Amino acid sequence: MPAEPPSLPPKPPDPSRSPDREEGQGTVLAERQEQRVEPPKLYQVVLLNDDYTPMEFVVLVLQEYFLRDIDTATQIMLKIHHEGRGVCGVYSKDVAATKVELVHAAAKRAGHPLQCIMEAA
Ligand code: TYC
Repeated sequence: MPAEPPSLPPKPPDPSRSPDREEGQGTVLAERQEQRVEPPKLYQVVLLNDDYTPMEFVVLVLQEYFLRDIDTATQIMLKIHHEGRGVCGVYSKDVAATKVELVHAAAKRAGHPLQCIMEAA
């Protein structure tokens, strides 16, 4: 009895020969839609000035929730104090919304009227 030839592993399908690519009679070519992924929109978180929130509290908020060092936090706080508003940071939508919530919760806990908003960057 002749020996069996050694069996080869099955070949993976060749994509260049897939049915979509055959250009024979009666074949429908499916057109591939190019997929474009838009970059995520960014939002700036803005603190608003008021007459009652202590400057020190605003500096602490900028350090705690926007990871600013004390000098940068102080500069941003003073800008808000003089100009009425100031950008604390720029984030994706979810992160910006969470920062706004965290700032409002901290201000409420401390009994300050500090206002924080987000807007498209
Ligand atoms: N204007 C406040 C004061 O004089 C300080 C302050 C700064 C309040 C920034 C809010 O977002 C603010 N105590």
